[in-house]
Amino acid sequence: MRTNQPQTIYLSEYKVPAYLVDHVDLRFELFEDGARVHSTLSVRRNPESAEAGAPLFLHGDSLKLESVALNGSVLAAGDFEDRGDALIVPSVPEQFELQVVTWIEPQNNTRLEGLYKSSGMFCTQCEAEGFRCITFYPDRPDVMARFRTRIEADKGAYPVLLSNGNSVAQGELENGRHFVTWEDPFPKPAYLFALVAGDLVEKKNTFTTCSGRNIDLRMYVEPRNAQKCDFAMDALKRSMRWDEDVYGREYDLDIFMIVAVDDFNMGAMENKGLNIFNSSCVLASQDTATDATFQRIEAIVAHEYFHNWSGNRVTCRDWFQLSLKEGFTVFRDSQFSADMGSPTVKRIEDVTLLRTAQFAEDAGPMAHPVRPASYMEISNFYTLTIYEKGAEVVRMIHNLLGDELFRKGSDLYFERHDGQAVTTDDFVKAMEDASGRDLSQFRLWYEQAGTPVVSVEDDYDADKGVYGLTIRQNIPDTPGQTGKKPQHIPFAMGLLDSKGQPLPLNISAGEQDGPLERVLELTEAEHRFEFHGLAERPVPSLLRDFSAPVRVQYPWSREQLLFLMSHDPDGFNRWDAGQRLAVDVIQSLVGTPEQAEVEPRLADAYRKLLNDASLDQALVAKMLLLPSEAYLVELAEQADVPAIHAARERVLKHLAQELKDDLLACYQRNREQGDYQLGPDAIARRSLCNTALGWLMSIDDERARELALEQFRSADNMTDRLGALRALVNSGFAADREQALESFYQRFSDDPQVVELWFSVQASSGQAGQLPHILQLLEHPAFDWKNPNKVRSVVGVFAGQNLAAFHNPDGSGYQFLAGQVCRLDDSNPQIASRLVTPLTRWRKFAPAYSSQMKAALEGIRDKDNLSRDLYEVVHKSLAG
Ligand code: B3K
Ligand code: ZN
Repeated sequence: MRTNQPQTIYLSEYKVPAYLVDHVDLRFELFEDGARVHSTLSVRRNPESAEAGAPLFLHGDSLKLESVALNGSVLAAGDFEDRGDALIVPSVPEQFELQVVTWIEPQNNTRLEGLYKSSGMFCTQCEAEGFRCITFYPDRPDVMARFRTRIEADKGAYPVLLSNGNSVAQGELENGRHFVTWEDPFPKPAYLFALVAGDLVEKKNTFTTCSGRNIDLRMYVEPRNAQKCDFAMDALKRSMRWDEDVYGREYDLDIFMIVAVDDFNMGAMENKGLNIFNSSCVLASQDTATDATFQRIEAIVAHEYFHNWSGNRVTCRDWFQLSLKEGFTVFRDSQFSADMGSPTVKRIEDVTLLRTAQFAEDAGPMAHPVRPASYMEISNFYTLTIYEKGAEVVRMIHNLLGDELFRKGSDLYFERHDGQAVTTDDFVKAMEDASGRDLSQFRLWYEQAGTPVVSVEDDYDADKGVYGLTIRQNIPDTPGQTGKKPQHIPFAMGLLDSKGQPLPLNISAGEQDGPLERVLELTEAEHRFEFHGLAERPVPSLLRDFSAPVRVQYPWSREQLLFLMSHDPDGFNRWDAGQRLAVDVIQSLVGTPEQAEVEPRLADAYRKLLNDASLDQALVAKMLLLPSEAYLVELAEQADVPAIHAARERVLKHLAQELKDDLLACYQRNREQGDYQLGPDAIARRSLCNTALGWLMSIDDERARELALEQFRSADNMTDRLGALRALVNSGFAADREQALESFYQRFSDDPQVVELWFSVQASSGQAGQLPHILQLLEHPAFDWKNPNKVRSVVGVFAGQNLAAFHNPDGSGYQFLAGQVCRLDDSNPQIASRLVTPLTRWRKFAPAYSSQMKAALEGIRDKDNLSRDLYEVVHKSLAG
């Protein structure tokens, strides 16, 4: 083994900090060849710590220590130890001031953690453990301090100097330099610290809070992006109002700032009063952003803003509690998005992500509970399980308690823990205390990994008029966890008669007029429920609105699915019935000869959807999207991706062929007339048109080609332009594809966000995205290895979305990915560790594939100087 094994950190070994920091005074001297950071910490012994007389331990990473002083006296070399990853001062008084001066090199920081440069500006990313790359500090979230930050830099190059809180002083310095001092009145963990210095334009707005305070809202962007701020600013105001209305949460500082930076490892960061965003998650205009981008921006702006309470005012005790802030905040942003648009559509989108990607994570080598018990590198735990499953867990509490008690619980949580660093258990306790409900078994959702399988059997006794459901739950083993206990599962359901009417759910012989929907609470490994007074065998509608993050097994017949697709009063379940039917049809064709018949009722059902104008068009737009290859792979036992791809393509082409005229009519009917709108109806219409176009182009339909070319030329918005480009790129019209790609690039080559879309359309295309072309994209002048968005839009999209090309039977896709991951590991380990994910799922695939995927992983394992990030993921994936 070439790398030393990184240490594992355990939740069970948590200890309160030995020292607390009350105040931090920072002075940054920013230069082109580095930055000097002067830090003065006011430290005192923690009265709650058992470790009396413990040495002072401060984390550090990649720092050059210039000096240390204690209460003003410079410490001699023997009075402290600079270990590289820590600064240790063995003997300190009860209370003292520690002054530390460090030198760092932001201009050479390619990891994008700590202080670094992005397109000429200085910016920071400190969560989870980036602050230790700036100065020596007890870098753990349960150490909360008040920060005062003075930034000094050249005034010409960096006219804007920002940090958390309020600006309290500014002035000129010698040599054309200037300074600004910021003070944040709220104690915070170091991971919420932020600094920005650059030549940025300021966009201003204001918001009046529910108590009448005026908040100064500001966005800072590079001058070329000045026209792309309005949507995010409005989304911010909507979020602020919504958090007051729905959660009673008012903003607390007088100023709230958002900065857009191009080089960023993830979407955005909720630093107190100074949110920093990946440009692609905040900048938008009609010409450059798709509907999906607008929706994503709205959700992320809201998410980061909501963190001000769920995350900043009440933060995490340690990183095992990450879902305390992330799960809750994702739940809050999904409620917000549901309120801003269509709740059913939002639910469908969330569940699609959960079932495709989180279920896969839960079934893979990195499976972990919502509250993990151990980790090597915390950056690896910003996962779909922490975020999305964490949000589902909060959603279940909401469903069990109902709106009112849930709100009472969240009020109690915020009030009880304001200014504290707490645990997921404290959250559940507040919910229990406010509602009087016992959530002790429910807590297993936080402790046990894996997706519960809920299998349902039914029976009907015509003589008695009784319908029975036998429901069993089972939670599969995951690495390090076997023999799991049953969990508390809220299972929403209803029954329909043969005309599609909902039936009253009478659970005893005497009951009449029972409710039309019930939430069954599953707590045992097996339950039996009986429903009385039923004159015919009903059709069950199970797990309505996806009331729990589980896999439901029930032997649906195709008749039942077709019936539910058009009759289930639960919009989510209508969509889900359609998905299950399409999955069943595609699965039954995998590995069959080309001429095998495609279930004709599928086309009939889709024809009905296309032609019934009385249906909710937003829901129809979702129902027409076939299950993705990634989802089909997730459902497969030993996936043969090229075979799955071929079966899905056959179904798609069959539908396009059968429904040609209906698709054209749907296209024509929905083609936008008049001004561009961004409401749910207009979005649904564009989605319908682009789906219809994509289907027709998959069979190289000549009329569709003309429509696509026309739409591409005349589009007044990016959704339509990109929809047409995608249809052309995925068609067999090779000359049109080349021309369209070229003209699109010429038009938008100055706009990095659009160039990222341009890369990803190609990288995801079964037609255009074969490996030789991917290699060409990496040589394109607009590609940049140092920019995570570019890497994701080519390498990430190829391996994650272009499955048939990635799983080329010759193994070239795997070798390619392994090579890129190794290359990135030296510059940006967080990105490398994310990008390797598709290979870690090697056990999921048919032997011819899995053996080659494993070999590629072993190649990565043997690389020199593997980062801790990649070490953990690769070793865990190969283990067992
Ligand atoms: N809290 C940040 C994520 C930080 C990721 C650090 N590797 C963004 C968010 O979830 O809001
Ligand atoms: Zn978050």
